[in-house]
Amino acid sequence: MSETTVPETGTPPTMGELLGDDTPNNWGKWGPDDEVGALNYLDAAAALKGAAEIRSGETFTLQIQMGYPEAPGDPLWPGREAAKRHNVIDEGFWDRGEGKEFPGGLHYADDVATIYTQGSTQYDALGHVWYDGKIWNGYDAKETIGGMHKASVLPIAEKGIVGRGVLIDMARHRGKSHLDKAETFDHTDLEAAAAAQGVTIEPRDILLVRTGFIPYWYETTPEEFYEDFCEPGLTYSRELVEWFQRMEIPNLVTDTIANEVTFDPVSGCALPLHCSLMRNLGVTLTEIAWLDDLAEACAADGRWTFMYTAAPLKLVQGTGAPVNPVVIR
Ligand code: UVW
Repeated sequence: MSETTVPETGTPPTMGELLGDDTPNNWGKWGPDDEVGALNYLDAAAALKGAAEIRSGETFTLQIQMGYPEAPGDPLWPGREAAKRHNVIDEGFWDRGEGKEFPGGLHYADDVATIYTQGSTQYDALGHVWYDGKIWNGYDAKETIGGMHKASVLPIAEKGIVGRGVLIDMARHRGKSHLDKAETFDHTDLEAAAAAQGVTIEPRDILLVRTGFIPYWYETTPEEFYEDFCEPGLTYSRELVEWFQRMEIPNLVTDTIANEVTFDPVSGCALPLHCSLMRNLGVTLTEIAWLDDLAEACAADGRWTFMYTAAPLKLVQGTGAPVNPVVIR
């Protein structure tokens, strides 16, 4: 797989220059030891609000299939590798007379997997990205060396994520099966799409945004998918960051690999929302979600809100961890 191709937009500013010293920031809001950021908004009242959205009891799982052995494999950020899983014990051991005998004749299968923790549907740890030597809550970026000693995925996994989710279907809103490469939208587009869907994005909603770009991965070839790689998605502006802060959005979930347009079309910077939303506001990012089945159901009966639940794996010092979120509507 090719490495990310950086577009030629002149010399981009540093992240600090782009965002500015007065960029919205939630460091310290939940104390000096906080590691879950805006997930603090998801309290017992938020869980009950989510549960109150359940009408039909239909459930949807949002993880893509992981470690798919055949072409095209799994959609990945360029440079990452797909999960490798192989059997270390199976019936072949007993066929060859190598299997251990247990009283009663028990046989079993075991396997081992090597995975990029960001290599499937996943939660990013709040310390997963940074600039200027500081991660979420002002912890020193050196806390990432050899393992995330601060702001790892573990506290997120220990807490779990439960609340009211709202799905904004940007692809449907724009009349497309999937957004084009590098196609952008912002908070005003989200609100316009919400209005067209007849739903309101409320404070503390878990925000799910469908672009159709992960489904596009399964429809096209890896060559075409990665050519001039620039995913569609939310695009940086100060107003958008202020909107996320004002709306107290705890968690952004998308069907793209990295939740935002890969390169900011104005500055050329890569992933400025990872920095302004995750590093600075503590908004948790969930990527590579499968949203098509949920979107179909929501479109069919016009209900775009539901109970969203998720808990990534409790990976100690992890920069992120796979997850299979469950939505109940
Ligand atoms: C990067 O941080 C590069 O991407 P992601 O958030 O998808 O893991």
